[in-house]
Amino acid sequence: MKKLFETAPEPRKACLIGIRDAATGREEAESLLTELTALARTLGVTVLCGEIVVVREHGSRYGMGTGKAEEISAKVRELGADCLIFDQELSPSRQRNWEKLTGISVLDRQELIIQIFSSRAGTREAELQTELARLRYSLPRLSHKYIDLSRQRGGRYGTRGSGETRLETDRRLVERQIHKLESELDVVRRRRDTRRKKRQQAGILSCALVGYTNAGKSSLLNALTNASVFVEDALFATLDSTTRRLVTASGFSLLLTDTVGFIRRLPHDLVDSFRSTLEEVSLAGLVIIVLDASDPNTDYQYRTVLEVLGSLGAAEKPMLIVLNKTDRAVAMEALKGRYPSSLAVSALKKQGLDALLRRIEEMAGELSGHTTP
Ligand SMILES: Nc1nc2c(ncn2[C@@H]2O[C@H](COP(=O)(O)OP(=O)(O)OP(=O)(O)O)[C@@H](O)[C@H]2O)c(=O)[nH]1
Ligand SMILES: [Mg+2]
Repeated sequence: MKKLFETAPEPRKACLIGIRDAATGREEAESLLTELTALARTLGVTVLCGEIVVVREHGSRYGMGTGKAEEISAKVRELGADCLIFDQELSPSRQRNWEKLTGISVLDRQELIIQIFSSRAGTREAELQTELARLRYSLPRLSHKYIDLSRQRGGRYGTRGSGETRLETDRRLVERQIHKLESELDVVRRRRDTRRKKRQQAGILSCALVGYTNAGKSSLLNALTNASVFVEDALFATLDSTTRRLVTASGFSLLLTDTVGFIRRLPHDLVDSFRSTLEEVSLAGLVIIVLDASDPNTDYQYRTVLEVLGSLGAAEKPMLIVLNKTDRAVAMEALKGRYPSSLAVSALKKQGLDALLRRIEEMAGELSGHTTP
């Protein structure tokens, strides 16, 4: 899809900044920074440095003290970085202040994730949803991209005056494009609704596989149904939902849907845009939460999944927790202790799948009468 606005030149060499404050402890800040590194690498960015800044008072200009901000600015210049990436969401004005200070492009985690989605969207629906999120994210930042950056980057768009005139035109263009995408998505959504209604009429239990990105949702769908959904050791391999019908050994039928993965601090623009895909989750009769048992952050994964489910209005759904990748998990006993009603499986080695299907059947029995909304 043709991009109306390129946010910034493709970053290649980045410095990453994590923030430790009253709301984010040391361990969490470190694991977020590790994750931010993985996100940056997914886009092919070379990470030159990563630093956690302890912030006691969020100064309004940079979100930290001016002295610390200047120190970071000197460091990125010395290292030759062409991009600074913050783990925390930056307001448009803070982003502008940082770009003025450093002279390089400044992104936040949100923009990084949106860029990954853009680079991975493989179907028309995923493309539409991603582009919508990108435009919504860029709308409040247009002034900054067109006035300040144009001057910084060699006056690509002329003087301040012409920048402002252009800004108005561009804002209208973006708004028009947003409306166009919304109505295109509406058509897609209606088609999806028709398909869903047909399934509901068939009275079959629909189960949605949800979980953190890379937890193994697609692998599990493939292992259970012999489907061939794309699986990759990368973040956000799946951006579309795929539904397969499954018949168990005892003849019980159910529908299993693979969905887009979640991540901590998932951009709200993306959650909004992906609402039609994610509706598969809010309309499912049973939500199967897939956790990566080999990841030291299993608990964060679980919390994030619950948060996103909450924002989708699906927090009260019947749920089943599946601990996947048990073939390479090191602390299974402790995990089983923390998730006592979970089931342990390995999608890769096809272990624990029969027990999983039996549990689903049991739950379906308990739910019968109100299996699908
Ligand atoms: N060792 C091991 N690896 C697994 C298992 N299940 C999945 N994987 C691997 O984990 C990686 C991610 O698997 P996917 O199935 O793509 O994960 P996903 O949850 O669909 O990820 P997204 O689509 O990015 O949200 C792949 O490299 C899989 O081969 C498992 O049981 N054991
Ligand atoms: Mg997947």
